[in-house]
Amino acid sequence: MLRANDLKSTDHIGEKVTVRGWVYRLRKQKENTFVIVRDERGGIIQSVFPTNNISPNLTIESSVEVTGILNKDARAPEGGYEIRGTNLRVFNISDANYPIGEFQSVDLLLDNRHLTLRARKMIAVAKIRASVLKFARNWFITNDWMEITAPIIVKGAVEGGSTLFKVKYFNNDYAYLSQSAQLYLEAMVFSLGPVWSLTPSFRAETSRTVRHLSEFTHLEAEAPWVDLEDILKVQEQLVSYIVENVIIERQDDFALLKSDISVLKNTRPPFERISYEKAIDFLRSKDFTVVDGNGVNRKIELGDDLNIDSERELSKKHSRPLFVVGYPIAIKPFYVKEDPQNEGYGLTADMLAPNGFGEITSGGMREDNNLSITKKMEKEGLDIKSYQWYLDLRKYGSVPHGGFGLGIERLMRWITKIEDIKDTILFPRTMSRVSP
Ligand code: AMO
Repeated sequence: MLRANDLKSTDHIGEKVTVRGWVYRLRKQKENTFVIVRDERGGIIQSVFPTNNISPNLTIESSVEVTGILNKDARAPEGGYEIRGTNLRVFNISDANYPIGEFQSVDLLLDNRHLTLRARKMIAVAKIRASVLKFARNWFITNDWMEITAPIIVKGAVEGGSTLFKVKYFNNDYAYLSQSAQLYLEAMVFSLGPVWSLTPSFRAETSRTVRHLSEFTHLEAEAPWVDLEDILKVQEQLVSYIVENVIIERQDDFALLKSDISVLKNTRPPFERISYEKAIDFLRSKDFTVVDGNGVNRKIELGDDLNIDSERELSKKHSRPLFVVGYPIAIKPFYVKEDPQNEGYGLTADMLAPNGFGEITSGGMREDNNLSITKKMEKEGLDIKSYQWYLDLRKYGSVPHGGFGLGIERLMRWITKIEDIKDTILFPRTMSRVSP
Protein backbone atom coordinates (compact mmCIF):
# COMPACT_ATOMS: atom_id res chain seq x y z
CA MET A 1 0.00 0.00 0.00
CA LEU A 2 1.39 3.40 -0.98
CA ARG A 3 1.39 6.45 1.22
CA ALA A 4 0.53 9.96 -0.03
CA ASN A 5 4.14 11.11 -0.19
CA ASP A 6 5.14 8.07 -2.29
CA LEU A 7 2.86 9.44 -4.99
CA LYS A 8 4.49 12.85 -5.21
CA SER A 9 6.88 12.04 -7.99
CA THR A 10 6.40 11.41 -11.67
CA ASP A 11 7.06 7.67 -11.13
CA HIS A 12 3.41 6.72 -10.71
CA ILE A 13 1.71 9.13 -13.11
CA GLY A 14 -0.91 7.36 -15.18
CA GLU A 15 -0.85 4.33 -12.87
CA LYS A 16 -3.72 2.93 -10.86
CA VAL A 17 -2.93 3.68 -7.20
CA THR A 18 -4.61 3.07 -3.86
CA VAL A 19 -4.22 5.12 -0.67
CA ARG A 20 -5.82 4.59 2.72
CA GLY A 21 -6.48 7.26 5.27
CA TRP A 22 -9.02 9.72 6.66
CA VAL A 23 -11.02 12.43 4.95
CA TYR A 24 -9.07 15.55 5.75
CA ARG A 25 -11.03 18.03 3.63
CA LEU A 26 -14.15 17.55 1.55
CA ARG A 27 -15.16 19.97 -1.18
CA LYS A 28 -18.42 19.18 -2.91
CA GLN A 29 -19.18 20.79 -6.27
CA LYS A 30 -22.01 20.09 -8.64
CA GLU A 31 -19.99 17.84 -10.98
CA ASN A 32 -17.01 16.82 -8.90
CA THR A 33 -16.24 16.17 -5.26
CA PHE A 34 -12.71 16.64 -3.96
CA VAL A 35 -11.79 14.20 -1.21
CA ILE A 36 -8.49 15.15 0.36
CA VAL A 37 -7.06 12.23 2.26
CA ARG A 38 -4.65 12.30 5.19
CA ASP A 39 -2.75 9.03 5.30
CA GLU A 40 -1.52 7.15 8.35
CA ARG A 41 1.65 9.27 8.59
CA GLY A 42 0.00 12.64 8.03
CA GLY A 43 0.73 12.87 4.28
CA ILE A 44 -1.95 14.60 2.18
CA ILE A 45 -3.20 13.68 -1.29
CA GLN A 46 -6.19 15.01 -3.22
CA SER A 47 -8.61 12.72 -4.98
CA VAL A 48 -11.49 13.73 -7.18
CA PHE A 49 -14.68 11.78 -7.85
CA PRO A 50 -17.83 12.49 -9.84
CA THR A 51 -20.21 13.82 -7.20
CA ASN A 52 -22.84 11.21 -8.18
CA ASN A 53 -20.45 8.43 -7.12
CA ILE A 54 -19.89 9.79 -3.61
CA SER A 55 -22.13 8.98 -0.69
CA PRO A 56 -23.82 12.20 0.51
CA ASN A 57 -23.09 10.96 4.05
CA LEU A 58 -19.33 11.14 3.69
CA THR A 59 -17.88 13.30 6.47
CA ILE A 60 -14.54 14.69 7.65
CA GLU A 61 -12.46 12.01 9.45
CA SER A 62 -14.30 9.11 7.81
CA SER A 63 -11.79 6.33 7.16
CA VAL A 64 -11.48 5.54 3.47
CA GLU A 65 -9.54 3.77 0.76
CA VAL A 66 -9.21 5.71 -2.47
CA THR A 67 -8.34 4.01 -5.75
CA GLY A 68 -7.80 5.77 -9.05
CA ILE A 69 -5.36 7.00 -11.67
CA LEU A 70 -2.60 9.36 -10.53
CA ASN A 71 -2.47 12.64 -12.41
CA LYS A 72 -0.35 15.74 -12.22
CA ASP A 73 -2.51 18.80 -11.70
CA ALA A 74 -0.93 22.05 -10.58
CA ARG A 75 -4.16 23.05 -8.81
CA ALA A 76 -3.96 20.11 -6.40
CA PRO A 77 -2.61 21.02 -2.96
CA GLU A 78 0.82 20.01 -1.65
CA GLY A 79 2.80 19.06 -4.68
CA GLY A 80 0.24 19.16 -7.49
CA TYR A 81 -0.68 15.47 -7.66
CA GLU A 82 -4.23 14.18 -7.72
CA ILE A 83 -5.95 10.81 -7.90
CA ARG A 84 -8.75 10.61 -10.47
CA GLY A 85 -10.87 8.37 -8.29
CA THR A 86 -12.52 5.24 -9.61
CA ASN A 87 -13.38 3.60 -6.31
CA LEU A 88 -13.97 4.95 -2.82
CA ARG A 89 -14.20 2.32 -0.12
CA VAL A 90 -15.47 3.52 3.25
CA PHE A 91 -14.40 1.77 6.44
CA ASN A 92 -16.27 3.99 8.84
CA ILE A 93 -18.41 7.10 8.39
CA SER A 94 -17.23 9.54 11.03
CA ASP A 95 -19.79 11.20 13.27
CA ALA A 96 -20.55 14.58 11.71
CA ASN A 97 -19.80 16.42 14.96
CA TYR A 98 -16.04 16.03 14.87
CA PRO A 99 -15.07 18.29 17.78
CA ILE A 100 -11.77 19.59 16.41
CA GLY A 101 -12.05 22.62 14.16
CA GLU A 102 -9.82 25.54 13.41
CA PHE A 103 -10.45 27.94 16.28
CA GLN A 104 -10.83 25.93 19.43
CA SER A 105 -9.85 26.76 22.97
CA VAL A 106 -6.69 25.25 24.39
CA ASP A 107 -8.72 23.35 26.99
CA LEU A 108 -11.05 21.83 24.42
CA LEU A 109 -8.05 20.71 22.39
CA LEU A 110 -6.46 19.15 25.47
CA ASP A 111 -9.72 17.49 26.52
CA ASN A 112 -9.81 15.93 23.05
CA ARG A 113 -6.11 15.18 22.85
CA HIS A 114 -6.82 11.70 21.44
CA LEU A 115 -8.31 13.46 18.41
CA THR A 116 -6.12 16.59 18.40
CA LEU A 117 -3.15 14.30 17.80
CA ARG A 118 -4.49 13.81 14.26
CA ALA A 119 -3.84 17.48 13.49
CA ARG A 120 -0.93 17.86 11.15
CA LYS A 121 1.09 20.00 13.56
CA MET A 122 0.75 17.38 16.25
CA ILE A 123 1.70 14.67 13.76
CA ALA A 124 4.85 16.65 12.94
CA VAL A 125 5.68 16.95 16.64
CA ALA A 126 5.09 13.22 17.18
CA LYS A 127 7.38 12.39 14.26
CA ILE A 128 10.13 14.70 15.48
CA ARG A 129 9.81 13.08 18.94
CA ALA A 130 10.10 9.62 17.45
CA SER A 131 13.26 10.67 15.62
CA VAL A 132 14.74 12.26 18.76
CA LEU A 133 14.25 8.96 20.60
CA LYS A 134 15.58 6.96 17.67
CA PHE A 135 18.79 8.98 17.36
CA ALA A 136 19.30 9.04 21.12
CA ARG A 137 19.13 5.26 21.15
CA ASN A 138 21.41 5.07 18.07
CA TRP A 139 24.00 7.20 19.81
CA PHE A 140 24.13 4.97 22.87
CA ILE A 141 24.22 1.78 20.81
CA THR A 142 26.97 3.10 18.53
CA ASN A 143 29.06 4.17 21.51
CA ASP A 144 28.64 0.86 23.36
CA TRP A 145 26.47 1.96 26.28
CA MET A 146 24.10 -0.70 27.67
CA GLU A 147 20.41 0.05 27.96
CA ILE A 148 18.74 -0.89 31.23
CA THR A 149 15.21 -0.57 32.56
CA ALA A 150 14.81 0.70 36.11
CA PRO A 151 11.70 0.29 38.28
CA ILE A 152 9.01 2.94 38.33
CA ILE A 153 7.61 1.88 41.71
CA VAL A 154 10.26 2.83 44.26
CA LYS A 155 10.73 3.44 47.94
CA GLY A 156 12.96 6.51 47.92
CA ALA A 157 13.17 10.06 46.63
CA VAL A 158 15.99 11.13 44.35
CA GLU A 159 15.11 14.75 43.69
CA GLY A 160 13.69 15.80 47.05
CA GLY A 161 10.58 14.74 48.95
CA SER A 162 8.37 17.63 47.91
CA THR A 163 7.68 16.38 44.38
CA LEU A 164 7.02 12.72 45.19
CA PHE A 165 3.83 10.98 44.12
CA LYS A 166 2.89 8.54 46.86
CA VAL A 167 0.99 5.39 45.88
CA LYS A 168 -0.69 2.80 48.07
CA TYR A 169 1.21 -0.46 47.81
CA PHE A 170 -0.87 -3.48 48.84
CA ASN A 171 -2.04 -3.94 52.44
CA ASN A 172 -0.52 -1.24 54.60
CA ASP A 173 2.49 -0.39 52.59
CA TYR A 174 3.21 2.58 50.34
CA ALA A 175 5.65 3.41 47.54
CA TYR A 176 6.48 6.32 45.26
CA LEU A 177 6.56 6.87 41.52
CA SER A 178 10.17 7.23 40.39
CA GLN A 179 11.55 10.75 39.98
CA SER A 180 14.70 9.50 38.29
CA ALA A 181 16.34 6.16 37.45
CA GLN A 182 19.68 7.54 38.59
CA LEU A 183 20.18 5.44 41.74
CA TYR A 184 19.47 2.23 39.78
CA LEU A 185 21.78 3.30 36.97
CA GLU A 186 24.45 3.88 39.61
CA ALA A 187 23.95 0.30 40.84
CA MET A 188 24.37 -1.04 37.31
CA VAL A 189 27.72 0.61 36.51
CA PHE A 190 29.27 -2.09 38.75
CA SER A 191 28.15 -4.87 36.47
CA LEU A 192 27.61 -3.30 33.04
CA GLY A 193 29.90 -0.26 32.89
CA PRO A 194 28.35 2.70 30.99
CA VAL A 195 24.56 2.34 31.13
CA TRP A 196 21.56 4.37 30.09
CA SER A 197 17.79 4.25 30.37
CA LEU A 198 14.68 5.84 28.95
CA THR A 199 11.81 5.85 31.42
CA PRO A 200 8.99 8.11 32.47
CA SER A 201 9.85 10.16 35.56
CA PHE A 202 7.23 11.63 37.83
CA ARG A 203 7.25 14.93 39.67
CA ALA A 204 4.35 16.24 41.73
CA GLU A 205 5.18 19.76 40.58
CA THR A 206 2.84 22.32 42.05
CA SER A 207 4.18 25.08 39.82
CA ARG A 208 2.31 25.67 36.60
CA THR A 209 5.02 26.63 34.15
CA VAL A 210 5.57 26.14 30.45
CA ARG A 211 8.40 23.70 31.17
CA HIS A 212 7.09 21.40 33.93
CA LEU A 213 5.15 18.19 33.51
CA SER A 214 4.09 15.74 36.22
CA GLU A 215 5.23 12.89 33.99
CA PHE A 216 8.10 13.40 31.57
CA THR A 217 10.32 11.24 29.39
CA HIS A 218 13.68 10.92 31.05
CA LEU A 219 16.83 9.87 29.24
CA GLU A 220 19.51 9.08 31.81
CA ALA A 221 23.06 7.79 31.67
CA GLU A 222 25.74 6.80 34.15
CA ALA A 223 29.33 5.59 33.78
CA PRO A 224 32.16 4.39 36.04
CA TRP A 225 35.70 5.85 36.07
CA VAL A 226 34.78 9.21 34.60
CA ASP A 227 35.30 12.79 35.67
CA LEU A 228 33.02 15.79 35.25
CA GLU A 229 34.58 16.78 31.93
CA ASP A 230 33.92 13.26 30.53
CA ILE A 231 30.27 13.58 31.54
CA LEU A 232 29.96 16.96 29.83
CA LYS A 233 31.56 15.60 26.66
CA VAL A 234 29.09 12.71 26.51
CA GLN A 235 26.21 15.19 26.74
CA GLU A 236 27.66 17.45 24.05
CA GLN A 237 28.14 14.57 21.68
CA LEU A 238 24.78 13.01 22.37
CA VAL A 239 22.81 16.26 22.03
CA SER A 240 24.63 17.43 18.91
CA TYR A 241 24.22 13.99 17.30
CA ILE A 242 20.49 13.96 18.01
CA VAL A 243 19.95 17.50 16.73
CA GLU A 244 22.12 17.12 13.65
CA ASN A 245 20.27 13.99 12.53
CA VAL A 246 16.76 14.96 13.51
CA ILE A 247 16.84 18.18 11.49
CA ILE A 248 17.84 16.21 8.41
CA GLU A 249 15.36 13.37 8.88
CA ARG A 250 12.47 15.65 9.88
CA GLN A 251 13.11 18.66 7.67
CA ASP A 252 9.53 18.60 6.32
CA ASP A 253 8.03 18.37 9.78
CA PHE A 254 10.05 21.35 11.02
CA ALA A 255 8.86 23.23 7.92
CA LEU A 256 5.26 22.33 8.71
CA LEU A 257 5.76 23.75 12.21
CA LYS A 258 7.34 26.84 10.59
CA SER A 259 10.30 26.19 12.85
CA ASP A 260 13.55 27.58 11.51
CA ILE A 261 16.25 24.90 11.73
CA SER A 262 19.12 27.01 10.41
CA VAL A 263 20.32 27.93 13.89
CA LEU A 264 20.20 24.26 14.99
CA LYS A 265 22.79 23.43 12.34
CA ASN A 266 25.20 25.19 14.64
CA THR A 267 24.84 22.67 17.50
CA ARG A 268 28.43 21.46 17.33
CA PRO A 269 30.62 20.73 20.40
CA PRO A 270 32.28 22.10 22.38
CA PHE A 271 29.51 23.95 24.21
CA GLU A 272 30.55 26.92 26.29
CA ARG A 273 31.09 26.28 30.02
CA ILE A 274 30.43 29.04 32.51
CA SER A 275 30.90 28.64 36.24
CA TYR A 276 27.93 29.07 38.55
CA GLU A 277 29.78 31.95 40.22
CA LYS A 278 30.29 33.72 36.89
CA ALA A 279 26.64 33.12 36.05
CA ILE A 280 25.58 34.85 39.28
CA ASP A 281 28.03 37.73 38.57
CA PHE A 282 26.50 38.13 35.14
CA LEU A 283 22.95 38.13 36.52
CA ARG A 284 23.92 40.64 39.22
CA SER A 285 25.41 42.88 36.55
CA LYS A 286 21.93 42.86 34.98
CA ASP A 287 20.33 43.68 38.37
CA PHE A 288 18.54 40.36 38.20
CA THR A 289 16.20 39.82 41.15
CA VAL A 290 14.67 36.78 42.89
CA VAL A 291 11.87 36.40 45.39
CA ASP A 292 13.30 35.02 48.65
CA GLY A 293 11.66 32.61 51.12
CA ASN A 294 9.82 35.49 52.81
CA GLY A 295 8.32 36.73 49.54
CA VAL A 296 10.72 39.69 49.35
CA ASN A 297 12.15 40.69 45.98
CA ARG A 298 15.93 41.10 46.15
CA LYS A 299 18.99 41.04 43.92
CA ILE A 300 20.19 37.50 43.09
CA GLU A 301 23.22 36.39 45.12
CA LEU A 302 25.67 33.51 45.51
CA GLY A 303 23.86 30.51 46.93
CA ASP A 304 20.60 31.12 45.02
CA ASP A 305 19.39 28.47 42.61
CA LEU A 306 18.83 29.41 39.00
CA ASN A 307 15.21 29.52 37.90
CA ILE A 308 13.38 29.70 34.61
CA ASP A 309 13.93 33.49 34.34
CA SER A 310 17.62 33.53 35.26
CA GLU A 311 18.28 30.66 32.85
CA ARG A 312 16.49 32.59 30.12
CA GLU A 313 18.65 35.65 30.82
CA LEU A 314 21.82 33.53 30.73
CA SER A 315 21.06 31.72 27.49
CA LYS A 316 19.01 34.18 25.45
CA LYS A 317 21.96 35.58 23.51
CA HIS A 318 23.47 32.15 22.86
CA SER A 319 22.82 30.20 19.69
CA ARG A 320 24.33 26.97 21.04
CA PRO A 321 23.74 25.17 24.35
CA LEU A 322 25.94 26.11 27.29
CA PHE A 323 26.84 24.46 30.60
CA VAL A 324 26.58 26.13 33.98
CA VAL A 325 29.15 24.30 36.11
CA GLY A 326 29.62 23.96 39.89
CA TYR A 327 26.37 24.72 41.73
CA PRO A 328 26.47 25.17 45.52
CA ILE A 329 26.23 21.83 47.25
CA ALA A 330 23.57 23.23 49.60
CA ILE A 331 20.97 23.54 46.82
CA LYS A 332 21.67 20.13 45.29
CA PRO A 333 20.48 16.64 46.34
CA PHE A 334 22.36 14.21 48.61
CA TYR A 335 24.14 12.37 45.81
CA VAL A 336 26.14 15.34 44.48
CA LYS A 337 29.90 15.14 45.00
CA GLU A 338 31.63 18.15 46.49
CA ASP A 339 34.43 19.67 44.42
CA PRO A 340 37.67 19.04 46.36
CA GLN A 341 39.12 22.20 44.75
CA ASN A 342 36.15 24.40 45.62
CA GLU A 343 34.61 23.79 49.02
CA GLY A 344 30.86 24.22 49.22
CA TYR A 345 30.39 23.69 45.48
CA GLY A 346 29.48 20.49 43.65
CA LEU A 347 30.96 18.66 40.70
CA THR A 348 27.75 19.28 38.80
CA ALA A 349 26.58 20.97 35.65
CA ASP A 350 23.31 21.80 33.94
CA MET A 351 23.06 22.22 30.20
CA LEU A 352 20.99 25.23 29.17
CA ALA A 353 19.42 25.27 25.74
CA PRO A 354 20.15 28.45 23.77
CA ASN A 355 17.82 31.31 22.90
CA GLY A 356 16.36 31.41 26.38
CA PHE A 357 14.96 27.87 26.51
CA GLY A 358 16.79 27.02 29.75
CA GLU A 359 17.81 23.77 31.45
CA ILE A 360 17.59 20.56 29.44
CA THR A 361 20.03 18.34 31.31
CA SER A 362 21.42 18.06 34.80
CA GLY A 363 24.24 15.85 35.99
CA GLY A 364 27.64 15.42 37.52
CA MET A 365 29.82 13.29 39.75
CA ARG A 366 28.32 11.25 42.58
CA GLU A 367 29.33 11.49 46.22
CA ASP A 368 31.04 8.29 47.36
CA ASN A 369 31.40 9.01 51.06
CA ASN A 370 28.53 7.34 52.91
CA LEU A 371 28.85 9.64 55.89
CA SER A 372 28.29 12.79 53.84
CA ILE A 373 25.49 11.09 51.92
CA THR A 374 23.63 10.08 55.09
CA LYS A 375 24.14 13.53 56.66
CA LYS A 376 22.62 15.15 53.61
CA MET A 377 19.79 12.60 53.53
CA GLU A 378 18.95 13.44 57.13
CA LYS A 379 18.96 17.13 56.25
CA GLU A 380 16.58 16.44 53.35
CA GLY A 381 14.32 14.49 55.74
CA LEU A 382 14.73 11.23 53.82
CA ASP A 383 14.18 7.83 55.43
CA ILE A 384 17.66 6.28 55.40
CA LYS A 385 16.24 2.76 55.78
CA SER A 386 14.99 2.95 52.20
CA TYR A 387 18.48 3.73 50.91
CA GLN A 388 20.51 0.96 52.57
CA TRP A 389 20.98 -0.75 49.23
CA TYR A 390 22.22 2.52 47.70
CA LEU A 391 24.71 3.01 50.55
CA ASP A 392 25.94 -0.56 49.97
CA LEU A 393 27.19 0.58 46.57
CA ARG A 394 29.75 2.77 48.37
CA LYS A 395 30.59 -0.05 50.78
CA TYR A 396 31.49 -2.70 48.26
CA GLY A 397 34.06 -1.55 45.74
CA SER A 398 32.93 2.00 44.99
CA VAL A 399 34.50 3.77 42.01
CA PRO A 400 34.36 7.39 40.83
CA HIS A 401 31.25 7.61 38.70
CA GLY A 402 28.86 10.16 37.31
CA GLY A 403 26.03 10.71 34.89
CA PHE A 404 23.18 12.94 33.85
CA GLY A 405 19.48 13.17 33.05
CA LEU A 406 17.98 14.80 29.96
CA GLY A 407 14.31 15.75 29.66
CA ILE A 408 13.13 14.74 26.19
CA GLU A 409 10.28 17.27 26.28
CA ARG A 410 12.70 20.03 27.29
CA LEU A 411 14.87 19.19 24.30
CA MET A 412 11.76 19.12 22.10
CA ARG A 413 10.73 22.61 23.30
CA TRP A 414 14.08 23.97 22.28
CA ILE A 415 14.39 22.35 18.86
CA THR A 416 10.78 22.91 17.79
CA LYS A 417 10.52 26.33 19.53
CA ILE A 418 7.20 25.24 20.99
CA GLU A 419 6.83 27.36 24.10
CA ASP A 420 4.43 25.16 26.08
CA ILE A 421 5.95 21.81 27.08
CA LYS A 422 2.46 20.22 26.98
CA ASP A 423 2.62 20.40 23.19
CA THR A 424 5.83 18.41 22.97
CA ILE A 425 4.39 15.22 24.52
CA LEU A 426 1.47 13.19 23.25
CA PHE A 427 -0.68 12.89 26.37
CA PRO A 428 0.51 15.54 28.85
CA ARG A 429 0.14 15.12 32.61
CA THR A 430 0.08 18.28 34.68
CA MET A 431 -1.36 19.35 38.01
CA SER A 432 -4.75 19.82 36.42
CA ARG A 433 -4.70 17.07 33.79
CA VAL A 434 -4.53 13.27 33.89
CA SER A 435 -6.85 12.55 30.99
CA PRO A 436 -7.07 11.48 28.21
P1 AMO B 1 16.73 16.89 37.37
O1 AMO B 1 15.68 16.86 38.42
O2 AMO B 1 17.35 18.22 37.10
O3 AMO B 1 17.91 15.91 37.72
O4 AMO B 1 16.11 16.31 36.04
C1 AMO B 1 16.89 16.08 34.90
C2 AMO B 1 16.26 16.69 33.67
O5 AMO B 1 14.93 16.24 33.54
C3 AMO B 1 14.10 17.26 33.02
N1 AMO B 1 13.02 17.56 33.98
C4 AMO B 1 11.74 17.81 33.64
N2 AMO B 1 11.12 17.87 32.45
C5 AMO B 1 9.80 18.15 32.44
N3 AMO B 1 9.04 18.34 33.54
C6 AMO B 1 9.62 18.29 34.77
N4 AMO B 1 8.87 18.46 35.85
C7 AMO B 1 11.03 18.02 34.85
N5 AMO B 1 11.91 17.89 35.86
C8 AMO B 1 13.10 17.62 35.32
C9 AMO B 1 15.00 18.46 32.79
C10 AMO B 1 16.14 18.20 33.74
O6 AMO B 1 17.33 18.83 33.30
N6 AMO B 1 18.89 12.57 38.70
C11 AMO B 1 19.11 13.92 38.30
C12 AMO B 1 20.05 14.07 37.12
C13 AMO B 1 21.45 13.54 37.37
O7 AMO B 1 22.19 14.16 38.16
O8 AMO B 1 21.78 12.51 36.76
C14 AMO B 1 17.78 14.56 37.94
O9 AMO B 1 16.77 13.92 37.81
O10 AMO B 1 15.44 18.41 31.46
